Amino acid sequence: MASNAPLPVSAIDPYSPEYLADPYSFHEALREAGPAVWLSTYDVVLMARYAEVRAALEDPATFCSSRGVGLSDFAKEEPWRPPSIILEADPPLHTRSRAVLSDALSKVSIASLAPAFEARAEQLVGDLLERGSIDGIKDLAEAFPLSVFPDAVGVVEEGRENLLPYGDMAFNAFGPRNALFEKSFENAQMVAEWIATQCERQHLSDDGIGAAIYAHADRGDVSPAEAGLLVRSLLTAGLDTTIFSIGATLFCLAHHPDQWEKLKTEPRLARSAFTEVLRFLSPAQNFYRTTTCLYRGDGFEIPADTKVLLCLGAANRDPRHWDAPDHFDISRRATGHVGFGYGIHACVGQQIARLEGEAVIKALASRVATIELAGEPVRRINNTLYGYDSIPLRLT
Ligand code: OVV
Repeated sequence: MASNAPLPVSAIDPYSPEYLADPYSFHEALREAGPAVWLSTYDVVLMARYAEVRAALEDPATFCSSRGVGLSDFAKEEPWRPPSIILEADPPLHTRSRAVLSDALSKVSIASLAPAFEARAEQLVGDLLERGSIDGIKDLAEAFPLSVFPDAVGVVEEGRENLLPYGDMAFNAFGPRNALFEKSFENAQMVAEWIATQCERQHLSDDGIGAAIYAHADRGDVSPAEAGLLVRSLLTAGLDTTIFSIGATLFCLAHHPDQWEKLKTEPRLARSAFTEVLRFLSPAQNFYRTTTCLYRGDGFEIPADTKVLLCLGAANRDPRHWDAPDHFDISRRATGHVGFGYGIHACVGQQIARLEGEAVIKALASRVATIELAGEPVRRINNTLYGYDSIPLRLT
């Protein structure tokens, strides 16, 4: 294909009910259509192959974030809230924000949380084992992060029920203004106001991750208002993501008894198991970039000022990059997956996400003999997140 040939066009709508119900059944067609594809429904470009997705993530000067990482172009449309100063920012603003959150969420900074997180996971799994029949989502995937993450940030108890609706709003808002979006925004004003209030310094504990962010404001690294926005980033991105990841972990382990057996005999695979879950069932399916200039890819071009959907879930199963990509294998080397993104915007919370995921996996591996589906899992539908609303499980 000549590099200036028109891009192939696809009528696939990544926000149609059929797509959202089963995105994985559309990914092959999107990858096969070409390295970059025009989506006629939205007039955006989509990339679903690993090499192209990764190249875009590694070129933030061409593929910028400051015009929003959802479908909406902030140069043309008003964002639903003041933009995130890390997610929806480019260098040099991004660099400054990133330094603060990288420090507050570094391996060293969160090392002190590990014993409490691990003890809590052991306790919760022990309690659930006594019950036997559980809902993997409500009772574990939601219960565990809710019982450790808000405390770690230092959020007040009262009103925490706003946290999940806010995450649902934020992740739906990366897509079009469809029925899902409207539904999750029903109580938007109340929910967003509660979140904004909790981000203020006086509402946070003085020994949590929130306080660690405000300590950077004292040093002049960011303004107090910026520190508040960075706390907002934690509250937006820190809960639904880990809940969906732990849910995906339970789904994968219940569906692959051979991998569960492998984990039981080799609990040290907990880390690579969680990495493989993020590759195999990527909770964050899509993020966009916007081209700042003409992009010349390998055999194709994307005009300047174009919204580009990076299909992370599809890239993570691209057979051009992965051996047997549809095979869930906890001992494969899944590092390099783009489930956490890649490059300067790669998930800054991934240490704490891994701490949570691995704590649950280790607790399961050490205490549970069998983990079996006890009913049909029910999907939770969101414009950006892939995951489950309910997974009936029997633990022995
Ligand atoms: C939903 C989401 C993901 C990552 C970062 C943020 C939000 C943010 O608010 O910075």
